[in-house]
Amino acid sequence: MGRGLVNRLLALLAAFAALALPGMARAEDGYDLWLRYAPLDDGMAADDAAALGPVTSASAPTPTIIAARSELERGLAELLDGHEPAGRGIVLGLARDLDGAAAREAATLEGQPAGAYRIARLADGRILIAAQDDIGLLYGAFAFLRHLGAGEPVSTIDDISAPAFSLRIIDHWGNPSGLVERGYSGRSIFDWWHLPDRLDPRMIDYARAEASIGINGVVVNNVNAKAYVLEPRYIAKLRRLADAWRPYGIRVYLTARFSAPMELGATGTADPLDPAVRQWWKDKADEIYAAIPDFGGFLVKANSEGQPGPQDYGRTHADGANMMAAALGDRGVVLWRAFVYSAEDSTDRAKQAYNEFVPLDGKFADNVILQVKNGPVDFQPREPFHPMFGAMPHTKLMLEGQITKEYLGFATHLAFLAPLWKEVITADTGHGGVVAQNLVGMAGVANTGSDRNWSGSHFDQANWYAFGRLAWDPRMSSGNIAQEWAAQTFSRDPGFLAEVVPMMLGSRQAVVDYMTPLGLAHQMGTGHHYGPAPWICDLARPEWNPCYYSKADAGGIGFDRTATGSDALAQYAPTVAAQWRDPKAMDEDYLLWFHHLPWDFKTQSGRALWPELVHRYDRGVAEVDAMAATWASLAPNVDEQRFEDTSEFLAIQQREARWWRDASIAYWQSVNHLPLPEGAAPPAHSLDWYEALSFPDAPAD
Ligand code: BDP
Repeated sequence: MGRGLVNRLLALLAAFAALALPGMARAEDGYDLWLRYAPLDDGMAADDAAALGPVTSASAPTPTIIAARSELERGLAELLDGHEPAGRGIVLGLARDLDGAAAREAATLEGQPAGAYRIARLADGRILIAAQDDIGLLYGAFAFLRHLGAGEPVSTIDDISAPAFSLRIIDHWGNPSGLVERGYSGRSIFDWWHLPDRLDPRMIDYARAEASIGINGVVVNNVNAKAYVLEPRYIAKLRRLADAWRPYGIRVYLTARFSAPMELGATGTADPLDPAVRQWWKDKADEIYAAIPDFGGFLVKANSEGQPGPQDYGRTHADGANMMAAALGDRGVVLWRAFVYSAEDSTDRAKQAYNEFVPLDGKFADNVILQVKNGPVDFQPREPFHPMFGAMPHTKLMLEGQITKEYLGFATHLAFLAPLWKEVITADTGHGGVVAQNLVGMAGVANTGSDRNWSGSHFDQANWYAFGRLAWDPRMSSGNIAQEWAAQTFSRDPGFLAEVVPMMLGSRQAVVDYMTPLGLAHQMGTGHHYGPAPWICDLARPEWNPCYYSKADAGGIGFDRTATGSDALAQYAPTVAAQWRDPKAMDEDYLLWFHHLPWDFKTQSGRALWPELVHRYDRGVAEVDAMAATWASLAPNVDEQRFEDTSEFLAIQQREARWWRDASIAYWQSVNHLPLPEGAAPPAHSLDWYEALSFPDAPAD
């Protein structure tokens, strides 16, 4: 009998057993995400479970309160796995509808922003979930289930929480055709073709998942947008989604193509100062708001990578953004992307966004928010924080992170990204405060798709989860987020968590090490960004080439961004620039980002740069081997399908980490003509072999 058949029979048996014996491990495919509400009997005191009584609401039912209540009932039924809740009960209530001790607890929320909630145990034994608005009750319900799901005893649950940012948004890069740009988990989750007549029930599970981590806005279409999504037939589709998501506190946003009025045949120009163009956008906004009164607004990618924009008419980003902002009025916001670099500009690409936007500080309308990528180039495994953060005190900024792993091994490689985002949001800008203090919101590029497990891999669910949690509370530690997620998603067993959490926390550094150590960047294959291609140097635009970023030659390696080079360093506040100026004293994670150094430059380890580079590649490969070994040891804690899925991906990652290491080393050697450091294994193949690999079928290009 083949292994596949045996596995299938075993899975069937397990499914039957799970039906027969409540509490036994269920067959799982990842669809339920962190909301799987696995039975609590693994360690929950009987008394404690008994405290979980029936859910009542002190406030009149609204769609959001009904959703909160039904989520609690569903969650508790599964957590208690058939045991009757026998406690005094759980009461949901808006502050204004509560009295006595409950009202006093709810009063602690005064002055807190929309969505804040309070969870407390009342003296009479009831559990109170209170808020000042309906959505706060839903967030509170999810928070209560999260505490339980993560294994916290009911008796210690006491929580008051409010979102740090008012805008917590997910950006989808799917096209109406269903293809997702940089999406590695199947096709788009949106069934545009059948909307508005059919609403995929998955849209409700999607909204539950987003609300459970506090996401309150979703941009439904790609930044490289089609003009026709602004046509009435798409507004009808959008309206159906907006109506379905409203109870979950999710506002819909659209990416608007700047040239839309012209492309849709209404005007002869898209000049933002042209009265007919301005009127068209105003009418369009009115039309959208008539259908969707809480429409969030427009996301715009303008004058970037070939997209149209105000500069096509000699106008500034501010002219363009303000024109759209005027059309929306106080009904919504314009999320104007700062990801720009120009075909005509020979300036260091890392400097261009700052150069274009910082002089416009103070010129943007109140409802314009600049959406700035975490780093100055493009979602690399590691970049220093974007110099625009902190440099535009009179402009609202929002951070854009990429949850989908375009440059970090797609969905296949296990890389937990909370440490990447934490590095950025906790970075001191040198202008007063850390990056997070300079933001009004966070937007994450989605990694969800039509795959059964939503994210392409089980561990990529953790990145979706982490992004939402950080957008709610940027002070959370990566470790806490990993722990919460893994306990809810896989197992609350302390032995399991003690292994899996450190594995997750080290995983992103491993990717940095085997792909682009010591501050290298953008060494990926052309277009699809799959695998190593440091040798590419003949593409039309200089900044498309990996060699542009490495500047590797016989004399050394790295991009000189000090005063002797592009001086990108000068875009940072003096205290920040100072910490990166001296290659001998700085944090070496950014070494070759800022400096071009000879191969024999002495690094802090005492090794010369060349052996240090090789050492880091080896460290990355070894870390992935260790991750695979850790995971193998966790088989008893994980259901069969998710265990196997993850094991198979880790095996690919082990192979691809070696490929990255070997191909990179083979190429650097062809440039520096240096022997391998003592003890280092030679690449498995010749450089020619690596260079000849081609992947016209790599996904999502
Ligand atoms: C790059 C992606 C490209 C996006 C672009 C963007 O390769 O697909 O369109 O960013 O953010 O990382 O606009």
